[in-house]
Amino acid sequence: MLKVKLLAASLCLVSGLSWAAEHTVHMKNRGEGGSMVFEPAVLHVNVGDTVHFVPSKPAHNSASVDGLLPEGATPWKGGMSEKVSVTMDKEGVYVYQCDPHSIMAMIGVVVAGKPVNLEQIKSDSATLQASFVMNKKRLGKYLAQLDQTVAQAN
Ligand SMILES: [Cu+2]
Repeated sequence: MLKVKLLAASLCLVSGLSWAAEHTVHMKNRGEGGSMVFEPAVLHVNVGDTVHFVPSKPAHNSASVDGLLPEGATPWKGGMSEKVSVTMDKEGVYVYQCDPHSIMAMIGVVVAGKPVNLEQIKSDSATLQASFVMNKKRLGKYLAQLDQTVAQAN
């Protein structure tokens, strides 16, 4: 196993190519962030990376929220209790939800590259945030974490 890793690492060095990375987000009934959560709920990736949304428990899905994606990004809608893999090919903030648990704020955020559309997302997510009956502040907290990213970059 170690040999394989070393070989892969040396191939990377030789070719000088940066390979698109893959990431996994779990759909959980209970996690560190409370009940009905995606983990990690806020995920930073590079543009072109792929995110695998995996149902650790059944009866969840991952679906992008209309209007809360970078401009030109392709929406997705995973089937119930099914894994869905999405390549984040536009820079910016993506907001997605679990359809049956969206009112419980089962929401996640992916940032590809820099959060260039953060202010837009904040204002456009007001309706969604107002629809939560539980964990009302969750999405606001997630987006607030990105403010820190912006501050650190400046
Ligand atoms: Cu769910």
